[in-house]
Amino acid sequence: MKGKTNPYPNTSVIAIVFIAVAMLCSCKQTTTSTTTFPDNRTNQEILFDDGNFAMFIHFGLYSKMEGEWQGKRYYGNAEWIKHQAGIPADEYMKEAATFNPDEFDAEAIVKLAKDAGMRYIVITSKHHEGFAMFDSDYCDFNICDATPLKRDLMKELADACHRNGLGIGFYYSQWQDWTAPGGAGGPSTDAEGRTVTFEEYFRNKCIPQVNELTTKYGEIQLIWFDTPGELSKAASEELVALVRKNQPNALVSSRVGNGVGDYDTLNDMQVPLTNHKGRWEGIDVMQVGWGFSKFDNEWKSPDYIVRTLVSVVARGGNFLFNIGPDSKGRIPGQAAASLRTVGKWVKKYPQVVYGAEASPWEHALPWGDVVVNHDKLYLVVFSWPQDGELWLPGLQNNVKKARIVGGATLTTRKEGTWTCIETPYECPDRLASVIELSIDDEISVDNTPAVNPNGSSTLLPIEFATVEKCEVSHSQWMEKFGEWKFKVNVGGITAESKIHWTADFKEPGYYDIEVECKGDGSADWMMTTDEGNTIVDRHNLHERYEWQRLGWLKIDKAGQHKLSLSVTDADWQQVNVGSIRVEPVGIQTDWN
Ligand code: H79
Repeated sequence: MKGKTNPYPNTSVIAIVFIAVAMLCSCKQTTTSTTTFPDNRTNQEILFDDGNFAMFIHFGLYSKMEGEWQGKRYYGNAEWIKHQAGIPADEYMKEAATFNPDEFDAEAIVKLAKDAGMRYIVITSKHHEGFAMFDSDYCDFNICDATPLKRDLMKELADACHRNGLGIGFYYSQWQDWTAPGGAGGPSTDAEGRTVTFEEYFRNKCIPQVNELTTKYGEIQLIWFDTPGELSKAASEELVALVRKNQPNALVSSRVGNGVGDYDTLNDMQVPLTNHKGRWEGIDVMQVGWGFSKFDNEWKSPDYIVRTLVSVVARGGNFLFNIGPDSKGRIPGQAAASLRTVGKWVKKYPQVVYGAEASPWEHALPWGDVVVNHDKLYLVVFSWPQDGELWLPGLQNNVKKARIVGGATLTTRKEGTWTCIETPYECPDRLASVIELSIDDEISVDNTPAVNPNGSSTLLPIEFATVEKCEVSHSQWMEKFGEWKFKVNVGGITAESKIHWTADFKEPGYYDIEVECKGDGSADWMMTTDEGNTIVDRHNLHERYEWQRLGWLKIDKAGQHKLSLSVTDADWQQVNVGSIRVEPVGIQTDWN
């Protein structure tokens, strides 16, 4: 460990459905300030909390296949090709003999991570396939003993990170091992035909290899365990204890299992809708799968990456974003170019990422999101207003100064509970523009969802609703092999059910209402406001979620109102509601 820029200078599933009744999110009337971290944090904790943006790398023997096996294409998680293509363990292991990623360039990868604005790297040292990307004394199925390359790539990357002031962490799949006898999903017997237990695999391969990773590569940022499966609590604790002994300050991801990790890794690709407390990480990926696939052209755009990064940071998390090198160890050009564009954005607005804390609104706003850094608010605007007015709901402070970061000072005014920022017509940054607000006093916000007075419609998700006599459920499904999607929806709807949203309306007038729904038969919808205004409409229901218009609902007075949705009459067996959208119609209403 040497060098001034060293990050540690002071130290040597399957579809899950669960039912939750009633309210998911309690939108507080007022919140003040955000999380502040304690003073006695380790350097690893500081890098995690303040760095907020890191690179994940999936690289293993699967990278050699690039999504293809024996002339057949496999879509989705390319690191699962052994499983997808049903390749027997012995046949798969033979592939190592021709795996020669001799263009793996640790310095170039570190440079890319730095260019992207990322603060540490987490790389797969052994994925479920069981192949170690480091020199291991405990299993020869590794990059030094089983391939023509014979280079310890984990060492090369760790050294390059240390030289260049980035943190380094290792992914290690502790439960699954598809080629080691006794590992989950692996052969049950060894070469001599003797039955091998998981306990033996754990003792003879997993623990010794984690020991190697935590002793041979200098100081590390974290160990990223994955898919704990049926690992016992004692085994999870033993892994944590081993990491602690060798690397007292390294963090351990929650996927070590049994609730004994140091921070929460959320589900793959999940960005929570409301702020998530504690230390946590959101993870996402450049292509659809984690390992490189030559067939997968669904590269994430700089726009997507910037939005997701900002959304994760605004919910209070740290964003770990994955790339997969190809069979030669090269970073695909599309991935590098996309990340470099992201990096230029991050360098323009470092306050929005480094040391940035969660939004006091605790959820996204219709045009973007907010982060806090020290005593300033940063409004990150994804949809720049076209009429010269950006409306910020519920800020109870006075604005002392507003400016476009890298641009002009802006005029602001208050209208009731709303702050209007007068914005130039031209969008300052097509990826995302940033407005800095200096305010008086401690931040104080009424975070009731608010309907955007201009621009497009405002989404009111079911997470912000309260429900009566029906059920909120979370579902998770795969769009492609390994590509997870999430949806919160309301089911069990009968004629007695009601779903209520409370939202702030800046102006009285008509608001166009749409419902996201699915089911069978047809449903007679009713929406009523707390002022007694009601609209009804009937629609056929379809198998997949779609948006159906209920039409114009009148709001008599500006301010907070409750909208209640019900299905009054129907020949239906099943109705589900996802969310609603509300959009000001924008007409004079003084004719009546
Ligand atoms: O490393 C990446 C994934 O390979 C790994 N975690 C991220 C970071 C991961 N391992 N398991 N899972 C994610 C859950 C995925 C389970 C599935 Fe399947 C794999 C669904 C489809 C393929 C197992 C096999 C369940 C159904 C078939």
